[in-house]
Amino acid sequence: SEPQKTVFPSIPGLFLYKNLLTQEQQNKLVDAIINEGYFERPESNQAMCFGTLPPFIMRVVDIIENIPSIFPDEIKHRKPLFDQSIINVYKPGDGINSHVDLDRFEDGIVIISLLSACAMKFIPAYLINKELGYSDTSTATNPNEVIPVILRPGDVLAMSGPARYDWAHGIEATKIDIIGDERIVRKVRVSITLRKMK
Ligand code: AKG
Repeated sequence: SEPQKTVFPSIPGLFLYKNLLTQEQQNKLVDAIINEGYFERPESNQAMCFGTLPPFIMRVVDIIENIPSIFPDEIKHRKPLFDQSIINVYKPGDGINSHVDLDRFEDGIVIISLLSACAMKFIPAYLINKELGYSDTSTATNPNEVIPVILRPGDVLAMSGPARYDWAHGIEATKIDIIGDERIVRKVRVSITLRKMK
């Protein structure tokens, strides 16, 4: 069945499934990530898996695969749906520069958020500084060009088509996000990004 989703009229292909994962499913994921020992060293903040993904991630892939309209059919029916995962850990104040995911990845990307909320900002890809290879949202002169998407624990964000290729996404390096009248004080956040290599 199709869970509730939030769409973004200016960003076709961007779908936010709020609270898709139950608290128990989130806890199990976090426990598994800790038990894998990926982040035992305090300085490590990223873990990658290629090929066959670990069972704790495949349990979430099963849920995602069963969302009828998450991706266009040609993406949804590919096998496997994903063969790469990146787990990122963000301390309060950490961010990620705005970027369009590399071309070596197929269309159809998913980001799972755990433990803390944050604002992910989408800006049109043409605003990315080509020389530096990255940009922050200050490059956007027109406020309509920055689309904030609040990601909360248990949320799943899907990107395909224009959302994946024509818009860049990033997370500001700040301890507090202010989005309209909402103020998000960041805690430690974990994300799982799922993609398929070309
Ligand atoms: C990436 O790894 O390319 C991301 O954009 C991760 C975003 C996130 O951690 O929510």
